[in-house]
Amino acid sequence: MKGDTTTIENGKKNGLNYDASSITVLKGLEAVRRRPAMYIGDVGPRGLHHLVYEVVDNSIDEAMAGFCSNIKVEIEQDNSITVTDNGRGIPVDMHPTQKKSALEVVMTMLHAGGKFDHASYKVSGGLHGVGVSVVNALSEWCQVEVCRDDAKYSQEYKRGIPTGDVKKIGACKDPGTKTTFLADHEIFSKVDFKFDILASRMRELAFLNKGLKIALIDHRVDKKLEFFYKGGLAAFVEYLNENKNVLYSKPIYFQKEKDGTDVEIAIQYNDGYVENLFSYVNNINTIEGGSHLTGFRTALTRSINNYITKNNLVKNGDSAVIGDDSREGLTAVISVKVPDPQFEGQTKTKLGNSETKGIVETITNDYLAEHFAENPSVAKKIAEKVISAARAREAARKAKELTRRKTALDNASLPGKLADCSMTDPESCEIYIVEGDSAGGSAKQGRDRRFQAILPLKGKILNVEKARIDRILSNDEIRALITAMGCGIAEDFDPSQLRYHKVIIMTDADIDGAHIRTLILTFFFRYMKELIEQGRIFIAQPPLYRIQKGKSEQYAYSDEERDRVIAQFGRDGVVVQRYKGLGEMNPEQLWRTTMDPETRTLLQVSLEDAAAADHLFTILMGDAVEPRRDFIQENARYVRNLDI
Ligand code: 0RA
Repeated sequence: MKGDTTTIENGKKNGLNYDASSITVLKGLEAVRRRPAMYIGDVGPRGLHHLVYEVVDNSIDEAMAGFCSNIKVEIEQDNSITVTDNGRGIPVDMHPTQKKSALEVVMTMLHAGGKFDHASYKVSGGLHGVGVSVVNALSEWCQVEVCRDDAKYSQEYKRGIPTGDVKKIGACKDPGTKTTFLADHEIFSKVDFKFDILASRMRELAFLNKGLKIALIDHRVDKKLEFFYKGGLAAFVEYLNENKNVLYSKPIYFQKEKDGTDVEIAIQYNDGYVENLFSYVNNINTIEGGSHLTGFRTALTRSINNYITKNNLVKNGDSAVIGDDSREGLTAVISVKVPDPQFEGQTKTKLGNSETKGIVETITNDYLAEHFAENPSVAKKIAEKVISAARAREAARKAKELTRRKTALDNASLPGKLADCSMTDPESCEIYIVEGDSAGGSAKQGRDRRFQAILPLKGKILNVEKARIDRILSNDEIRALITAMGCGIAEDFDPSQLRYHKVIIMTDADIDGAHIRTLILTFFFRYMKELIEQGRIFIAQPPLYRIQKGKSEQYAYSDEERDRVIAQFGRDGVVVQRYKGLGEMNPEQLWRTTMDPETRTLLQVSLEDAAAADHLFTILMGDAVEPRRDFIQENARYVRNLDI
């Protein structure tokens, strides 16, 4: 840029004669706007929130490169989003080949990010890393402000097209980048950001980048959270174990770099039976695992086994400890930063780089050998836990062999209380899991028996968070559920055998109902997670009110809707009935309001953020009473719409 010019020419004159790069830009924008889902996944809430992550990812890259310590994300009144960071600021000088400001290139050209950016680790997996130009293209308007070398620059765009050049608009002191955008209503069905969804991801990012401060501010309601964790993954693991009984108070924590790969791991066992392990590559949750995870698991099992052997901890007759045993009660987070990650798998969340396995394995082996030697009391507790898991596994295997012939979980014998549907093609069939016999009765009478099956469950099912698999399998309600579903469980789980492609949980709209629903969801989350991932689990939405005046009646599903209907009916002579339980509706009403596919609303259960879901389940189902009571009290009003 020349000394005192305030405008960076972009080679386009009067917007009339387009040069080659302008044509590239327009073609790129058009492609993104024509097929937004190809770039951001979908145009529903998930894709919408992804826009924010995309912009934040750029600031995170700057933080990973060591130049940014503060990020602020603001939801404005009109649902526009502002992301501010204190990095070096996006370069604004003339781009050598594109003949326009580097800032404009970054903002308008697909995949331009990497060209002059030498960040050591870059996010580029799955839907991440498509570039801020995609966000720009899908925004009604967007504005960027950059502070570099004491000068402030700005450029604005409409649907991705610059409305003017990059301009110097004044002086400034602290370098950084501020991006504001309003998602395009022409593209997104609903532009309404959920604070909690953004909060989960920002919390996760703050855990994954220790020392980085991320603030989230909602100006619509004046709400603010700040995430900052000096302990990094150690703090993450403490958070995941918050309401569990841990075997030792400080998580085992290490961070080391080898051959350009940065490895950070935290491990803390609790006295439960489930594994909570989250793995990340360049801040992306690798749901499908990959080489880093394999390296970690191999090293963990081997390190524990070495300790057990060295200290003669196994008795005669004990079977050898295997990988599964070291997973019982394990809470761990592993995060690696890899310069050139290769993502594979169906959802592109599986790390393929083969060299990473050895790196993680070596670092973990070395650290654990030393740590166990120096902290024998911790090592001993872990060893004992793992040995007891091995014994339980052996006992369960023997018990299972005995009961196998009794066709305990055999499809051929469906549970007696299941009212099955007459169609058999799973694709068109659905099952309602209903709380209590009386509601179950109404549902049975009200349903369309051709494709709707009803399974009434009695009272509260077993809390699977507090029991080992053998006890879970001996619980009648859970067995009825497993048998009805047809897809087995644990090692025998096979989602292709599912007998109904919609599984709908229908409980009362009160605290008890919420509790039972959570118990059922916890079971699915721990033992049939894939069904949630496949979007097969739903929550029925029975009405909260029936509003009647004379011969007309209407149902309301929220307090707001009730008030609207009352206003519409006119206040005089309006009768409002509040439904406390499903049992208060007759079969016909239940069908019309909650079960008829033509008119009902179902809430699809999603696992958008597995760590947050896990934490929530622990709060709701774990041992600690206080946090659960607080949570239920805080959320009593919302709990019926809990989207876990
Ligand atoms: C490349 C080079 C430089 C900064 C950035 C990228 C950068 C990009 C973003 C996106 C959001 N916030 C950002 N902050 C920085 C700086 C190169 C230099 O100054 O030498």
